[in-house]
Parts: sequence; C-alpha cells; structure tokens
Amino acid sequence: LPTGVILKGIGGFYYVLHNDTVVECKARGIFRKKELTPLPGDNVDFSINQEDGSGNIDKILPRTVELIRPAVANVNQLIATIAVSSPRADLMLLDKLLIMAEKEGIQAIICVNKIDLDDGNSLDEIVSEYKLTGYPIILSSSKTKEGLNELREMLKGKITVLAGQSGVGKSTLINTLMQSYVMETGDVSGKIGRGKHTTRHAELIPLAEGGFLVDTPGFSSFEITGWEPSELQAYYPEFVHQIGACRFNKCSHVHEPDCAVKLAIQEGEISRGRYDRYSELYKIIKENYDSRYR
Ligand SMILES: Nc1nc2c(ncn2[C@@H]2O[C@H](COP(=O)(O)OP(=O)(O)O)[C@@H](O)[C@H]2O)c(=O)[nH]1
Ligand SMILES: [Mg+2]
Ligand SMILES: [Zn+2]
Repeated sequence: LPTGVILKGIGGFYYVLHNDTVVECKARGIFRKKELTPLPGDNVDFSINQEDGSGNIDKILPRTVELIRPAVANVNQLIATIAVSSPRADLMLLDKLLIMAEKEGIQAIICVNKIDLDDGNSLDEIVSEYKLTGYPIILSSSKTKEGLNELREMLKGKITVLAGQSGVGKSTLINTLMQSYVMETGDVSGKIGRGKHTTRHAELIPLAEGGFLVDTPGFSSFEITGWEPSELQAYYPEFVHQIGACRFNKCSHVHEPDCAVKLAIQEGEISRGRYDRYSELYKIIKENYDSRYR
C-alpha cells in the first residue's frame, strides 16, 4: 500500500499527499473499528479502488503527538508569532502559546514578525525579555523579506504549527513561503483546489523543503481547567535551573520568602515581565483549582 500524509479533511474526504500528488480518500471502516478519526498530519496507508478510482485510507500509522485544538497529528514544532506592532505585541498570549507547546512536548520557536514596523525600541524590548528563555527567536518581515530564509531552514522536514493572534501576519508568511514551492515543484495548491491561502480548518501546507506549515485559528483558547497550580513552573524553561533551590520545597515562587526564582530576576537570569505574567497565571490557575477542591 502507498503511504501518504493527510493535508486536510473536509466533509468526510481526506486529502492525502503522496509523491507530490494529492489523492482524495474516504476512510471507510476506520472510524467504526477503532473509534479513530483521521487528522491532518496523520501518516496513512491508502489504496485506490481499481473500478471507480476512489481512494480509501486503510490504516493510520502511530502518532507521535496529537493536538486537540487545532486537531492535528504529529506536530514537531510550534512557532509562536507576534508582531512588533500593529497589532501591539500581546506578551501574555505569547507566554500562553509557549506554555501550551511545553505542555504538549513540542519545540517552540518565537517569531517576532513585521519588524519593518519597529519604532526603534519595541523590538529590542521584546528580544531582551525573551532571550533568557532560550527559545530560538526569529525576526521577520514579509514586507522586507528579512528572516524568511532562516524561517525556511527551521521548517525543513517538520510539521510546524504557526500560532498567534489574528493580524500578526501568519497567512502572509504562509503565502510567501508556499509560493516558492509552487514555482519550484508545480502547482500543488491548485491540485487541492485552493487559491490564496485563507484560514478555516486546520490544514497542512506543503513547503518546498519537504516540511508543512499549519495555519490555525485555534490555539487561542488557553484552557486551564484541571491544572495543578504546581505544574505551571515546569513550562518555563528559564525557571528550571532555579527550581529546587528555593527555601520551601513546594515554593510557588509567588509569595514565599527566599525564592530562587525571584533572586534570579535580580541577577538578570529571568525577565521581570515573564515572571509577572507567570504570577498572574499562577493565581488564576490556583483560584480555579481551589474552587474545585474546596
Ligand atoms: N508592515 C507589514 N505588514 C504586514 C506584514 N505581514 C503582513 N502584514 C499585513 O498585516 C495584515 C494581517 O496579515 P495576515 O497575514 O492576514 O495576518 P494573520 O491574521 O496572522 O493571518 C495584512 O494587512 C498584511 O498585509 C509585514 O511583514 N509587515
Ligand atoms: Mg490568517
Ligand atoms: Zn521559589
């Protein structure tokens, strides 16, 4: 059986990419037998009926990752995108995206986009606040083309979710990055009946280097129901060196004395803004937790 990757599913049909061709498939039987819904990003075995030429997904290969919102399988990395301006950088949303990537076990990358709109201070402020996190930071602009080659390099061979507030330039980035694919290897987007890319369902966009981008309206709802307050700290990579060095074993790093995380802020190892937003989120999670277990 040939193997392919599901780009998208619409109305009971799945569009499976195999050797630069997209095959329209159904998934007869798979739902019923295993209660398994095929997802974009799934690697599948499929077959083509000799009589009517219809495609069918026969098997979904094991998933490494399964995201719920957006519903995508086998995601390797997440690019948390903000604009330097227009819309104004929402750092709380950025932190939430980074936290979700950590929680799902996906490599996160920060993309500060629209750097052509920098006023001379904003970009420096964002970078100095986030360089302590250790996440790779890409500075880009679809307008000036800065950072786009670096971005292409990072997307090679991976399934990457492009997340971020509406208006930060995600769709424009995708249109720019997929155009080179169209020029180099033929009109793949034409084959699956799509013109300029717009965001509706989660969909894998094939790139020249063999990777995929997922543009998504999702990943904007930050669901904290069911979280243990103590789990939040684990999603801050720059806190990791400090955890364990606090006076109290179960330090929340919010109100306890002799807290190594707070000390690290003074020593310039953790940024004040990241910490302040951590405290804010911690309190929300704690309140939610307490109201359920009181
Ligand atoms: N100045 C500037 N504008 C951009 C850039 N990228 C996108 N835009 C504009 O920002 C607006 C929102 O872009 P879009 O790609 O739809 O954002 P999305 O909502 O994240 O998908 C559009 O008017 C784009 O033309 C950029 O790099 N620089
Ligand atoms: Mg968009
Ligand atoms: Zn502490």
